[in-house]
Amino acid sequence: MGSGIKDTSYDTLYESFKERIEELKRLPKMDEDNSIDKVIEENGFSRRDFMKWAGAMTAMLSLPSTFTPLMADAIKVADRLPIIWLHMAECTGCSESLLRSANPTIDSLIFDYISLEYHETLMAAAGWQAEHNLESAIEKYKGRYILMVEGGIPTGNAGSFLTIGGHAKKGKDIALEASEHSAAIFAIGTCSSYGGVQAAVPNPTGAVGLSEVTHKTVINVPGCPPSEKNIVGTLLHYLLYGTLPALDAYNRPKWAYRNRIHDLCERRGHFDAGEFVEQFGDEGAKEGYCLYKVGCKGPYTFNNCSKNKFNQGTSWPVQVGFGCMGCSEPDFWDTMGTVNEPLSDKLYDTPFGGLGADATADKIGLTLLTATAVGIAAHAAISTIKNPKE
Ligand code: FSX
Ligand code: SF4
Ligand code: F3S
Repeated sequence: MGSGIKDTSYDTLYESFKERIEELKRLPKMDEDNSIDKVIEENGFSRRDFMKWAGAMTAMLSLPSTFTPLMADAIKVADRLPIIWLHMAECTGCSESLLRSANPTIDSLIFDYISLEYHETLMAAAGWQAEHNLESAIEKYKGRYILMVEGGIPTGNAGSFLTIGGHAKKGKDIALEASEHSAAIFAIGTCSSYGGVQAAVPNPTGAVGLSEVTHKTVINVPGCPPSEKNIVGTLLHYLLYGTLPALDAYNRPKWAYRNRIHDLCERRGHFDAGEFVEQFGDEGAKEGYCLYKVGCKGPYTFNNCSKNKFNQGTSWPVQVGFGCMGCSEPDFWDTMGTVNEPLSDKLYDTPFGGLGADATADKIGLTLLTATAVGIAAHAAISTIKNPKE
């Protein structure tokens, strides 16, 4: 592609994406009167804005810029994929992350445009009607729909801590049934991925991640909440490839979760120089120093927040001066210690056998080489592709 050495693997990929888009085009449109061009225009975005957005999504999925027009085409057929979005035990922050921006972003418009066949927060139906809608969507789109689940699944007391609707169906059973007939499953948010806040010790409701309930492969898109870009990007990836993405050890898409917060952090230079905020509001805080000593868990957390940011791309935790809480890691409520304190000299019990553990903050500036080596080892360990369950 482009000038220089020709990479035939990209040519093959380009052709397969084209075929996939053609294949999707042949499926019926969910709403004949709607088009992405119309949605974009009605909301005050120009064609140029749209192409810029498509370019950013292309780069985010690590594709060359020559794929941008193809990405724009792919979005146009996004309404061919029916989506069922379930709510389990959670705070609805994941939906909020995507939909409740002061002004709609192109990401949120894409979500308006795609075919959300069932979403409890957004749909007009309630009660019996809502239950019926879910059943008929599962029946009608059997084997074709994408299932997105937000929230942990309570399994305690035979799943009776979460019942939904007039027939008091258990959340666990609804999630299981919807999983059975889906084409792909995305766990949206840390709750659905690993259990989340309700699964924190002592986890009275026995909440677990979706992958504990279904035997099918679940793509985890953690974060409490995840960024809208990671949600939309996961969808676009599936749209283009028609297959599941490469995953890390926790079933997170590698394109989004391959780096640590610490690797991509704008304050990293200060960490390396041993310049730390000692307490909130001090001179170091005003200078934008590293937040490790006031509790930043960026060295142990894999996500791309500094690139995607939140609230329409305005900011992210470290930028506002608070530090990362580790919200995209399993059990972070229990394992990431006190929010405003470093894990310091406690050996952090990571699934990589203690790798990712740094020495005390005081030693970090001095033992930079060691810390870097640890980072590389941790990355190598988590980069292992887990065998999908099916
Ligand atoms: Fe909330 Fe979603 Fe956190 Fe959980 O987000 S933002 S508690 S990940 O399931 O609604
Ligand atoms: Fe950034 Fe936190 Fe790492 Fe400091 S410890 S460089 S604030 S991620
Ligand atoms: Fe969460 Fe840390 Fe990003 S707290 S939002 S993973 S910066």
